[in-house]
Amino acid sequence: AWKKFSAQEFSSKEEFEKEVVRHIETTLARSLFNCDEAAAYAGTALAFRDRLVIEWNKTQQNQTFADPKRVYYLSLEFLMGRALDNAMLNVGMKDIAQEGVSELGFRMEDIISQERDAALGNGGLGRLAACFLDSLATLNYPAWGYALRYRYGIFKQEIIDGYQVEIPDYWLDFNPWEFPRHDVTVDIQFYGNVRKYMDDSGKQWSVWENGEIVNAVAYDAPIPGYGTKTTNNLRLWSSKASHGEFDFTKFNSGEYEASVADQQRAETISAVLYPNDSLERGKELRLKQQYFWCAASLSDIVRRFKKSKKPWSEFPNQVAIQLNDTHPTLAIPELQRILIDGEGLDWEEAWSIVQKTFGYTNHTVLPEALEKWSVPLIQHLLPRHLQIIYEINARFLQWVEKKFPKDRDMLASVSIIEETQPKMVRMAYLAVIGSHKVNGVAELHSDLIKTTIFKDFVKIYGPDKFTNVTNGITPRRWLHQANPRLSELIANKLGGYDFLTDLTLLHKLENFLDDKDFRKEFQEIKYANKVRLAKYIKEAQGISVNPASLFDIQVKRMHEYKRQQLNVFGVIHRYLQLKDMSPEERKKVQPRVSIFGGKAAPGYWMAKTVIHLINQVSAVVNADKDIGDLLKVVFLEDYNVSKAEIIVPASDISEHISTAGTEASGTSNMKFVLNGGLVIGTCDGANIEITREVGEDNIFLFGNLAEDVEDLRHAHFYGGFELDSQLQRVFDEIRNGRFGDAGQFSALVNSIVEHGDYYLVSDDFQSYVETQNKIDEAYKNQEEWLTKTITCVARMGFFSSDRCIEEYAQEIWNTEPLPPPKEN
Ligand code: 26M
Repeated sequence: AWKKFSAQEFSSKEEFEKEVVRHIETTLARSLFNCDEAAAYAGTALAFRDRLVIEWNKTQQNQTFADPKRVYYLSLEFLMGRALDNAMLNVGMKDIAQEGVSELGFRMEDIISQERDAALGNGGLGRLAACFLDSLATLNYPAWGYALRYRYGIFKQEIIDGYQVEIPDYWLDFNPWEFPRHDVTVDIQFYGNVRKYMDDSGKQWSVWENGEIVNAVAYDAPIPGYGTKTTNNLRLWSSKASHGEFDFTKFNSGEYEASVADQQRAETISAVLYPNDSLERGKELRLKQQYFWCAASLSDIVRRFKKSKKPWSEFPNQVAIQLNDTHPTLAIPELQRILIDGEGLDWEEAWSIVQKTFGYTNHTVLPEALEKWSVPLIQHLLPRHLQIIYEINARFLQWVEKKFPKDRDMLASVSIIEETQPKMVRMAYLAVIGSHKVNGVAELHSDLIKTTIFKDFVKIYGPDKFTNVTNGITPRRWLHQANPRLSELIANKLGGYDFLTDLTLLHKLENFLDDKDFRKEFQEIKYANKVRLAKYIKEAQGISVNPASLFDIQVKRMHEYKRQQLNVFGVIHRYLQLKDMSPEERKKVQPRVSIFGGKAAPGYWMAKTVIHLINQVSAVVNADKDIGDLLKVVFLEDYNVSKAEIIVPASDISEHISTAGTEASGTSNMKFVLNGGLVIGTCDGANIEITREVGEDNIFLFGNLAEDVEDLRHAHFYGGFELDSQLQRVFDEIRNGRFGDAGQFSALVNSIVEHGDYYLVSDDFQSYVETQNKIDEAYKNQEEWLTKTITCVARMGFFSSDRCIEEYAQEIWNTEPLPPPKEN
């Protein structure tokens, strides 16, 4: 086997075992005689944690000493998944540990699966943040993540009678990966009023006073890099009642219940992750979360900067803050407030520091997903910030007025304040105005934001403020960890594991396209991964699937724009065709398993209806004796990161079929292809760049283009659109109750046939079905299929999140790595 790298190691499996046993007996105070898998997991995790902590402390010390420019990634979501396997692989001692645990009588797989996912995110945006942390540490960037320590992560999904049911995810019972820092706390203020006064020198000051104080307590988690000792920090803030004023007095005067109620109200701030991929319009608690987190993080960042005793003008040379979507936009007026009200800088000087410090990443162009907060709510909760936002806006509009004199439309269209009733603060505009760079997450998306939502800002600032950083994924988790056999096969061919830190090296795999042994083993690995998924499907859903079938997978959050409905209509069409065939004809059909997974936001009724339809179709098709293995339909419950690690390596085809122009990037498309699956997709998001890399012959593209969407929607609106006859038949069968209570699905069908088909399902249906038929044909030639999949893997180098991070570092943050010092 190839040596991956040298790190601080357990010198032997005996030493590792000793550490595990010590932790079980002393840290956990448990007897070895009743050591179950949970205890074995805890012991193993704690043994590795000890190793991480040492490097973590050294990294932080080194960063404090060298005091380089640091990157702060502000994200309300980090979808981390499990930590143990990642820690073992990054530290590089999984082999030793594996031998150790088996001597103790356990299987490593079982121990790993004891851990609960850290599911502090909704979907792609949160997982992207997690991949970025892995790359930042691996590339030795001095970087911290900042987020909230939610007591409840994204809900667990159960399917009961075909319907989604949400179960709370209380995940903190035993979390060995976090370290409470009770000494690192920040007082956060809400409500109150602003008072103006003049000091002796005649200078005007604003003070925000009489507010309610809540405490932010830091909890830290180590983020180990792969093949390096750099171990960065993810800091999560937890809310706690402040034991300052009101709380104690109530308790003293016997108002115990009122006192406890205050405490609970404070702790509610960090209690739960909002499960909406979309937003919680107008929810005060959500705004409180955002400010609480921004204010705590900025106070921490400023405190660290002040230790260096550098002048304020140096702040942007020491600090780069990246805003992951608009959720942390309040950090902009908060930094301005700290600089002018706290540090006494004048407005212009402060504002120039603010603009140089922030970068903003946009993750969607969908208008319904753009954050807005009502002026009265901000006025009530954050009165000083509202003043500052108005001042930012007034100065900005004055400046625009000079550039575009007398253009009233321009002023109204770029104003941070939307003049509705009530007035609204457009957070994306504030983020654009307060940052020096704005980026989209794939080429098409970055072009689209310049011509749609930020069109006028391009006129004002020029095009250079806007840039693209195409998303990426970490090959450590999404290849090495999820697909260890493929990773090892590649290492054997390329002469080592260097590709894990330079993914472009994969291109050398094209030299082995004719290597029979390599091809055979590549194919065997895919088959074994399908067997593993089939086993999981049997255990979890009770459905038997044949691993020799074509596995067609669509797993992602449920959304109309992602068009799981197009997929399930295609499945129904396939089923109806199979039913029409004679037994002779059926023998020629390529057997297929259609696998779905994904959560719907609890209030997103249409998305829940699609889940229900998939489950109804699954029940009918899977029970149909005529059909047998020719078609199976599976809805996998509770899709999450750790399940993705089993699902992603097992696809033949995965579906990325959003209406063109709606999916900003997509990242699971990259994961599936990296693991030797092909894609059926629209010309949308990163699919376009995947096509550029792998070649048009190696991807199945279909459907209308983004540039045609507007006209097509228009055509629907003005009628005269005739429904494709095959789709008509699918709708007829749904309506006549073939898949259960037809009334349940009428709104779904009507959204297409009567209400304008906003996501253009009917426009793309025929092209989708034809492309699926091409896939059946292509799959029959297994040798050609294999050549395509290997070629795709070889050409995925571009999509490493390491490449993304290098681009952010150069184009946006202007930062350098700080490699760990050499030790003797
Ligand atoms: C909400 C309700 C109804 C329709 C759409 C939404 C909605 C869509 C996108 C809400 C928020 C959205 O954006 C945030 C987000 O998670 N974006 C995702 O970010 C990923 C990482 O960049 C991308 O890969 C995904 O394409 C993008 O959707």
